[in-house]
Amino acid sequence: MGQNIDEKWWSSATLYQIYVRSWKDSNGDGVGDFKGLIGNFDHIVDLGVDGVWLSPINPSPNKDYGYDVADYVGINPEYGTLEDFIEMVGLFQKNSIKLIMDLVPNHSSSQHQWFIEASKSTENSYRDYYVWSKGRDGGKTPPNNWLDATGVSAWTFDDATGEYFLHNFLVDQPDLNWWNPKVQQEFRDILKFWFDLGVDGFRIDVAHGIFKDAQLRDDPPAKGGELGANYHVLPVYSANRPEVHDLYKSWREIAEKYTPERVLLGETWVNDPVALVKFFGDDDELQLTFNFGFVMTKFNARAMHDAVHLALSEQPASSIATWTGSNHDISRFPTRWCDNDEALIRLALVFLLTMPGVVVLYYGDEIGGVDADIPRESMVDTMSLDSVKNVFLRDRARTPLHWDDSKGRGFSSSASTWLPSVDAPFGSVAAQRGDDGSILSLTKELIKIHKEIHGKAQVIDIFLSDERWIYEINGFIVDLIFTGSDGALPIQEYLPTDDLEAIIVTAPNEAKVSLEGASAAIFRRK
Ligand SMILES: [Ca+2]
Repeated sequence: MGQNIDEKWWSSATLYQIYVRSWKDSNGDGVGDFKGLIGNFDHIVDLGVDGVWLSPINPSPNKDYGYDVADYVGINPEYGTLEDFIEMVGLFQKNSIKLIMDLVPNHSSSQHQWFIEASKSTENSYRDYYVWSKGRDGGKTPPNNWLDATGVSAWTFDDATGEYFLHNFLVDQPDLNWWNPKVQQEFRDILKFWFDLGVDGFRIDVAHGIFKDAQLRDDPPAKGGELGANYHVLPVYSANRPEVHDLYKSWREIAEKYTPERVLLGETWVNDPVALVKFFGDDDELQLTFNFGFVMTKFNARAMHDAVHLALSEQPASSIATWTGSNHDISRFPTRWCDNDEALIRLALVFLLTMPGVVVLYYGDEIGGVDADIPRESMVDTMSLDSVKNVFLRDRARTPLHWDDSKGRGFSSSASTWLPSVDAPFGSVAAQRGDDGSILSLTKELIKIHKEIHGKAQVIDIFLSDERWIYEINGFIVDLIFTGSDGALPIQEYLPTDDLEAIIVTAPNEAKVSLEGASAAIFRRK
């Protein structure tokens, strides 16, 4: 608090999410690692991003590929050593690029020493680190109707101690008991451990969900379509409890003790912007929150216009919005929004990077990478394989980055990688780097423009139809033509001046925006 939003390093930032396993393998074992990241760091510098968010790097049995943490202050040996990590932190600092890590506080791995201890007896000093309960009906029925991420009961009976334990995700991911002050203290210490090593912030996994109803009341039925409700119950009591807000106040206090202030970015799966803004508190909780309502919006002019204005109208004055299209859980926007259409992918990048606030790109977005078609026999994600309704298909957005056309596509010297590597449809990183007209070159230009857009800049509508949205932001005039049509008019028809200079035009091989088919342009008044 007390610092103007303009003074925060993230106020006009572009962040780049790296799924470490799939970014660059240095030793030929088919798994990405720190040495690979260090070796290809020039790509991060070349992109011009302000910060990088790394998917979890802690030791993990990989039931959920790092989101099942076995030691919150350790390094997964698949990725390297603590010394490698410290070398990497130094590289980020030398290049003035911020490093954000991933914190998974909702649950640990069942292989975490805390859970191994807690499972020994009801009297164990770690027992209350997790959520245990007797069953209903004399112990034969789970304590309530909560469902885990695969769609079965979120409770598993522990024969040894005669009680059920809670797991909102996989059975290998027991939920931590956040009502226990000792758990709260452990995580304050974990935050400080990484902040002291020079980490600039955390993305917080399941940020909306870590407190559970103390009375373990049944969840009500879902109507269908609510975010976070993948099955027939609405997670009202199994997640989304208000006690989380005091916790985030205590984390923000820690973040603000550091210079520069450390940033907390929440994975906040809530239905509407009214619920989302609660996570900012009175500018004393999370500084940034993911807006999944926006991510899941249909990709057309009117729907995106409405989602943007809804988010901005609710955004507190003291904070800024966060925009993203892809991540490791959902799918890649070039497929989900754009149906793999190159012109629409370019439009989507223009759109995202002209929004006010933080833009988070997922590795591969910068080359227009699309979801991979992974046959079931090649899938490795337990959540996808075990889901009773096939609601997850996460491996499709986690395949190795296509660096070049050498063996292993430049990702690995091994042809056998943890997930199959596939060709990026619009060319590898190397191919696009040498092409001024490539999606990668466009992305780099857009990241430069994004730095000039004030975090609190207004999106001023100039024109809106089902197919086209023209808006002005921070002196830039952005023309998004989603489908084009016979009736489309040149941009000058919508503005009182024709004194415009086009600085970005996405229509292939044209110096002007195409009025037929998807295209986008950014103009500046001369
Ligand atoms: Ca490796």
